[in-house]
Amino acid sequence: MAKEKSVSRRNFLKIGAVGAFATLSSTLFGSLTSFQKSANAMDKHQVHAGLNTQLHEGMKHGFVPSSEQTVGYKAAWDALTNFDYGKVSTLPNGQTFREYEITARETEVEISKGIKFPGWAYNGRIPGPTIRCTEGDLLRVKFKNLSAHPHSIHFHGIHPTNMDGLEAIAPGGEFVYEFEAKPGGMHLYHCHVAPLARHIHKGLYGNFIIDPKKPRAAAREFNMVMNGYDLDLDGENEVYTVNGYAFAYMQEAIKVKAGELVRIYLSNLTEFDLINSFHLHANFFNYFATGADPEARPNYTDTIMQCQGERGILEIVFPVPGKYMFHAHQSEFAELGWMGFFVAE
Ligand SMILES: [Cu+2]
Repeated sequence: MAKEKSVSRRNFLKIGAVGAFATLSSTLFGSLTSFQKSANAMDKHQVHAGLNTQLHEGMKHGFVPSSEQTVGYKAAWDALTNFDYGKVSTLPNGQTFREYEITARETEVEISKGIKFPGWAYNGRIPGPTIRCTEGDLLRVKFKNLSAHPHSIHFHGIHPTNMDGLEAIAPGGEFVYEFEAKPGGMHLYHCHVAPLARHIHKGLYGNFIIDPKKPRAAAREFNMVMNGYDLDLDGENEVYTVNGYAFAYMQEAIKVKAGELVRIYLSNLTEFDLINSFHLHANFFNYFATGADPEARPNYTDTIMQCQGERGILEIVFPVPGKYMFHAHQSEFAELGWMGFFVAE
């Protein structure tokens, strides 16, 4: 059983890699679907053999980096550098008031060139917008469920339990979440409607950054959400990414300056696999788990792991110019899409 599964995942490995870099046609996935449908009537080995034949056809094109910037690819870059500070105003008591609007709806997203995922997305993107504010701000999040399924938004942090997102909002329904942002740190949000793993895996999640009142040191900042996609609904992921698109930062390295402070807000929203990880080549970084304790001593390392829903802040200085690889240290995840480069100039 275990052997069969690993064969199956290796097949997808090739699909993911080819899809990211070369000319995998949608017909490959069309055929895959028909294979899935007929799987019950066939011996599993026959299914794998059939997939292999098609994959070898696809692999003939080789690993040619794509110059085409697809929608999902652009979304991954958007997720990396865009923070949503909301519509900002000041209340009579001097408190900063931030208003956000978040929708949930069925959204087909591109997760690699030629591979589409029938997702559920907040504001049309997987991961959803990175909500950002400062500790003590009053947040009002207007949630509209535009999908055919009940959903909610469950924020991590300290807030009243009636704002906790446990109540499912029916299709077409709305809910206003309102609470004070605390504690400062690196948090996240996700749908909290059962079956939970399915609702989260479909794409309903994002990062939630509460800056401490005493600002962190100035830095070049990036947002990263680690995730996985189960394409054949067997409870195992076939594609892994950072910010939703396989190998996005392999196609184009993330540019930084040697000597500057780089800060990464990293979370793990992978379902079905218990942990995910981040490994940096040729350098070390400081890791602040959750980042909520200003007195906490960071972990100085080159590899950290996060359980599902865990998150933290990485602070990196690239000492000299060069191309620094980063990836999940689960080799399989790396080869299935979770791999990239920083280029320090
Ligand atoms: Cu949901």
